[in-house]
Amino acid sequence: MTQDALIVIDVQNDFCPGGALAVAGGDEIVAPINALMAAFGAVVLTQDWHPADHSSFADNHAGAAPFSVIDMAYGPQVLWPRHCVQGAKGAAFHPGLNADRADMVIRKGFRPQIDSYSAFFENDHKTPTGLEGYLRSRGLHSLVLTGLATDFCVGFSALDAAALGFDVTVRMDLCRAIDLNGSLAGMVEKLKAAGVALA
Ligand code: VGL
Ligand code: ZN
Repeated sequence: MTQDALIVIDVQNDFCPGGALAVAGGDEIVAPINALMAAFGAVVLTQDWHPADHSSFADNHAGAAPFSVIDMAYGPQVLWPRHCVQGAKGAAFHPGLNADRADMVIRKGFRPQIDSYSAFFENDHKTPTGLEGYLRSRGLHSLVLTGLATDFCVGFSALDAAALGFDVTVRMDLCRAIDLNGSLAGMVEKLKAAGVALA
């Protein structure tokens, strides 16, 4: 499948057990993702990459509790515990991930005033990350998504990819979810409605 791309979303220390925004079982997917890389002609990693003053951090909003929701100019935004700060250990890839195999690393969430769950567009659903152009100019049309977290960065990446016309499969067995107030079930419904294959 040399024209297929494996997209590995945010397999970073802060999303794994012991990290600032740990996803249960986040580390369990590392070895099987590594094993899957050999079957692909292209491997892309994404990295959540926030400045210290990022607006998605609860501690940058006086009195705000982590996991509460605020209205930003572009819509509702969950306020997260401080995570994946640029250059910090929490932002590094899980040490077991075979990051050397990646052809491309795309960083997202680096603008202070806007969060970016999707690997394609920031949370305004307009500002591009550049990943679409990269994939198209390499002739990669069929995408397999894995990583963290199913109901946020993986899910929104898959929805955007489908809307852009890519052929999209989410390997649910190689993803783990945050599951905040039913967010996993909600995302699964959206993915099915968008024609994303769930494997
Ligand atoms: C993510 C919340 C905040 C993710 C990133 O990778 O799913 N979730 N930043
Ligand atoms: Zn983030």
